Amino acid sequence: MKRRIISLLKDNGGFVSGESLSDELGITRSAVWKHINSLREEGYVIESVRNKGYCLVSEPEGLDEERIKGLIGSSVIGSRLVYLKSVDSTNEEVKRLARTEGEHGLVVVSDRQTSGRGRFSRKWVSESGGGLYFSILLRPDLPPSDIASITLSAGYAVCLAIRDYTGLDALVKWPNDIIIGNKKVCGILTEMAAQSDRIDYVVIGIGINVNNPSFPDEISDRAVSLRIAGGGIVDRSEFFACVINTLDRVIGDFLVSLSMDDIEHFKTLCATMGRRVTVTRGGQKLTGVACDVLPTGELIARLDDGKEITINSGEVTVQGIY
Ligand code: BTX
Repeated sequence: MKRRIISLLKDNGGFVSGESLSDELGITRSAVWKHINSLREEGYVIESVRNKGYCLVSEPEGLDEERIKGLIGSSVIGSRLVYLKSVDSTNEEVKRLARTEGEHGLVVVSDRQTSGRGRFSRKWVSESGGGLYFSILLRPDLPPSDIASITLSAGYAVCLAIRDYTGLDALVKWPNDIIIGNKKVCGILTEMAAQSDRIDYVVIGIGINVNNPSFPDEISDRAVSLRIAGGGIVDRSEFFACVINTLDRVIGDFLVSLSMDDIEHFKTLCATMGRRVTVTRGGQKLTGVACDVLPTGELIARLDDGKEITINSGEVTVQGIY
C-alpha cells in the first residue's frame, strides 16, 4: 500500500488530496494518513497542507559519506568520520567509542536517531531525511569548568555556518540553541566525563533541522527547519561538511585561547542579549536583562535592583522567545 501511495504521489508530481488517495486506494483517509506517517519514518519527506493534500518532496536520501570526506578540510574535528544510517543517539554512540578507541576529533553522524535526546532527558525529534544528527568527541586538556565555553563556541560555529551557507538570519539563544525568527532550528547537547580537576572527554551533540517540511504537533509552534525558514532544499552532505569545517576553525581556536574578537562577534549574534531573562536560583525566580557574555561562556544579567548575576548554565527563560 505504501509503495502505491508513493507511486501516486510521484505520478502526480504535486499535491494530491487525501480524498483522492483514499478513493484510488479504497482505504479510509485516516488509513492514508497512517501510511503517510509510516513513510515519513522511512525517510520520505512528504509535505501536507490543509485543503491541498500531500506532496512528495524527497525520497530517503542518505548522506554521501565519500563526498563529505572529500569536502571536509578540517585538521581536528572530522579527522575521523563514522556514518551510520540509524542509531539510538549519536551522543550515546560517541560515548561508547570514547570508552574504547575513540580519539579527539572523532565525529559520528546518522541519518536518523531512534532515541535522540535533548537536555534533562527531553526528546529530540530526529526524523530521517530531514535533519542532521551528529556528535563530536573532544579530549581537551582543560578543567571541567571550561565546558560552558565549549558549548558556546559550538553554537557560535553552527550559527556562522548556517548564516554563511544559507544566508538566513540565524542567532544563538544562549547557551545551546540556534534560532531563526524566534523558533529553534538547532539544539546542542554537551555532555562530559571528568575527574575533579580535568576533563576525560566531552561529547558535543548537534541536531539541525535542515529539510524538514513540517514538525509533529507538540513542537510545531517552536521548531523551524532551514527549508521552512526560506533556505530551500539544502544539500545535506555539502552543508554538513561546511558545518564541520566551521566547527574545526572555531573550536580549534577556542581550545587554544578564547578570542576576544569572536566573543564580540558572538554577542552581535546572540538573541538573548538585551532581553529580559528569568533564572531560578535556590527556589527563587530572578529576573533581569541579559547584558554581557564572558569568554568563559557565562551570561551576565542585570537584575531590576541593579545587581549583576553570572549565569553559567541551566534553564533560562528568555522573554519573547519560546
Ligand atoms: P533541549 O532540552 O534544549 O531541547 C529539547 C526540546 O526542544 C524538546 O523538549 C522539544 O520541545 C524541542 N524539540 C524537540 N525536537 C526538536 C527539533 N527537532 N527541533 C526543534 N525543537 C525540538 C536541545 O535540548 C539539545 C538537542 C540535541 C540533539 C542532538 S542530535 C545529535 C545528538 N544526539 C542526541 O541524542 N542529542 C544530540
